[in-house]
Amino acid sequence: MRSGRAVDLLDCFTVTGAPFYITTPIYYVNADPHIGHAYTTIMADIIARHHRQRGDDVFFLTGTDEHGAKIAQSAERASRAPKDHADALSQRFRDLGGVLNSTHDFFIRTTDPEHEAAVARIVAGLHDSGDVYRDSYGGWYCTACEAFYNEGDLADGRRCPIHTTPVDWLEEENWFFRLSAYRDRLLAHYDAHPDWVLPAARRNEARRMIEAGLDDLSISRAQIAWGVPVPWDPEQTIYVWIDALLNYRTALDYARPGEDLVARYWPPSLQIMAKDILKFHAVIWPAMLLAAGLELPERLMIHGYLLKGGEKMSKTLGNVVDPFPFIERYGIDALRYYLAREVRFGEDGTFTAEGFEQRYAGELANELGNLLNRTVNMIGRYRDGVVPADRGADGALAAEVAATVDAVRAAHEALDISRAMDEAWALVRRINRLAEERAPWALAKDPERAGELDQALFSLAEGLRIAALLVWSVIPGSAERLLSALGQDPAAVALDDARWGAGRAEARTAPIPPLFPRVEPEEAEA
Ligand code: ME8
Repeated sequence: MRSGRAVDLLDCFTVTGAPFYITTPIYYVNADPHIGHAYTTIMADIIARHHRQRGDDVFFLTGTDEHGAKIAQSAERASRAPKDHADALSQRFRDLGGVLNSTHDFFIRTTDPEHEAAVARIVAGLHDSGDVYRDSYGGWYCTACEAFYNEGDLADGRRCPIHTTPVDWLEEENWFFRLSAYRDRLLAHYDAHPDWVLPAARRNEARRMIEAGLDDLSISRAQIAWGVPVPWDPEQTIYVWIDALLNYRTALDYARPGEDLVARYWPPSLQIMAKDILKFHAVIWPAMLLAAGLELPERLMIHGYLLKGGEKMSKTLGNVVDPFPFIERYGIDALRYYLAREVRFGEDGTFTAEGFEQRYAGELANELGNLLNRTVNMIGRYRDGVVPADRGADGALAAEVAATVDAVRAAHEALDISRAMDEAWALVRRINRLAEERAPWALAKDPERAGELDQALFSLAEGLRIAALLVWSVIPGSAERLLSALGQDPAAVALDDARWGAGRAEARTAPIPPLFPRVEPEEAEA
């Protein structure tokens, strides 16, 4: 088995397409994961799965960020050694990946010895090439961000603009990276690749930061022992953000021993994160890569915040929703569906238990789950459980479905995951309408209309099969159960099979329990 990979099911895809390397941020192990982390991993997984469905050669990376003051302090509060603390919390994030049904190929930890050695090597290279020098520095520091702020960027009362917690004055002799020297090359990159940061508003924001001029960046800490030692000055440790950003490159060195993943996958095709860490990824990271002589990622996708009570859900603010109980009650696909549909990718969105329940009952349980059960029951009752052959009388519907498949592909290409889901759901609704229009229960009463009944049942089953392929990246487990219920191969989810008539002919259906069983709302409130 490939190390760290969540599932091996996807090995059944025929990989013919281009390499596609996708990453999430690596999450801090200072507290348990919450729905904000789940959101990023789910969105990355949806995109990774979609590319697998297209036959692309996908590598999907996630993991945990384990060094630095923030982690050391949270370990101290828990009365644990930093590594024990990191082990325990990293495992929680790994467990979350499992329950999210994430198909990441590798889970990196910045305490992996291979990562630590590679970070030391890369930073030593920056030092050797003259991009690193020693200087003293004083500034306002937010440990929750692991970042310095200028006085003018602070919130009232010298507070962090993101966490609203007080900042500390920090002054020490550090090693500095000549970030300022990369201003012009960064601007040139932005101009030559206008959509390398999406959405455009975030690109403009990042470009403005660069245009305004960049200060050199302190990349070591004298007083933080919990980190990778600076190779030429072991009294200091490497600044946690430098250590963390490099994960995207170091993982490829050792994720699959014996394979040259760097040649195969570098640079990343798509890096996903929320806007809190825009500057690190859209300013500092590309400058580091330029300095190290490495190619820049093709695209960064910066999504919005999940809000609760109008504020960013965050461990530091203490207003987080725990994803585990939701998943236990409703199933993981319900959460994946809700987040993909409710939050426009790139914008802020609000998580509410009521909104979640509404979508669950109205869309998943009723529009999709009931439609499947009705279809399978009718095929059972009227055709002994065998899907009739296509009589070729639904050409117009087939063309409509083909247009929907194209629309879903196009929405994915534009990284508009919510629109992709809207388009796919329009097909689910179209098939619901089809059931009402054709009324198989009425046709079944008239033996002279047997051919029409055959066509209606085929078209219902075929429409549902194709809908399952279109929603598979979002609700994979349910889509696979749906395919099995229709007598189709649950592993046949390649997008090329989303063609009218491409399924298994005259399949034998197999009734299944409801895809989305009723959950009492009060049970879910706890
Ligand atoms: O920043 N809404 O880790 P982190 C949406 N270790 N997404 C959210 C969110 C919310 N309310 N809260 C968290 C770090 N996220 C660094 C990253 S990468 C080299 C190092 C997601 O644990 C979102 O992806 O604070 C955000 O960017 C990330 O978690 C921050 O996770």
